[in-house]
Amino acid sequence: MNFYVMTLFPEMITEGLHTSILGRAMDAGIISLEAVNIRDYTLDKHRHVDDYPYGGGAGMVMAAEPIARCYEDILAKRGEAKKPRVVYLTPWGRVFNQNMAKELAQEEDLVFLCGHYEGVDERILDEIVTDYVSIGDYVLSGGELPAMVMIDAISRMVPGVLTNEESGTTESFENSLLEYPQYTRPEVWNGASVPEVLLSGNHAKIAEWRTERSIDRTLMFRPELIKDAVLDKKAAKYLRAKQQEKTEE
Ligand code: 6GU
Repeated sequence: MNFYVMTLFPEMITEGLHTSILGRAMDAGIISLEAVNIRDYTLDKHRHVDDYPYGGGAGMVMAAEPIARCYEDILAKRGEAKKPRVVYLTPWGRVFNQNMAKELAQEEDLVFLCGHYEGVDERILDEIVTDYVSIGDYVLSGGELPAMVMIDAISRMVPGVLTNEESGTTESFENSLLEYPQYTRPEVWNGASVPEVLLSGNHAKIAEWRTERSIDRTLMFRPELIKDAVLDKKAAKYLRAKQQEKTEE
């Protein structure tokens, strides 16, 4: 899968993402990432990417033409017929989630447009953008961090990026249950012991304990997720007992 990011801060994207799991996937050629500097597509001497808003108001607006030329260059690089999906990062977009990450991971190429200042000339958005996406209800200074968040989550859904061992964490979220608590050595730290069952070597008991802790945590932090959880008989019984306790309180 190939990611192209149109941005004023290309090094933020490339340096931020070339580590850990994504760095490994890029080195292995499973995904590629190219951050393209919109400023390189300006035509004036001072390389202006923004201008005053028509109608007045605070801040500056990114002009259409450099973005259009940047986009055309990306299309030319790909050199095939089918137009790629273009994601514009904006707080008024659809809110990103795991299902969107999975769906976007089916694409061969994906282009991101990172806005700055007070926004981007609407005419270039109308021309090229296919998806308007937000990463949550708060305002960030630009689209770079949201693009990085999306590229990380999408890449993890591309076959071959995660090892078998690594894929477990996403699966548990897809199953609408939060992660169970983890422990490593030493057995006693700061007076706190590792739960006995984890030292037992009894894999069935350990699995049962972990599912129950996942249920506890989901009820505590994200109770709205529990209705979609896929549970075996024992876990479903545990959940019913917990919910019964709650109504009796
Ligand atoms: Cl996609 N962009 C900006 N600027 N702020 C955001 C966002 C996006 N998602 C949440 N806040």
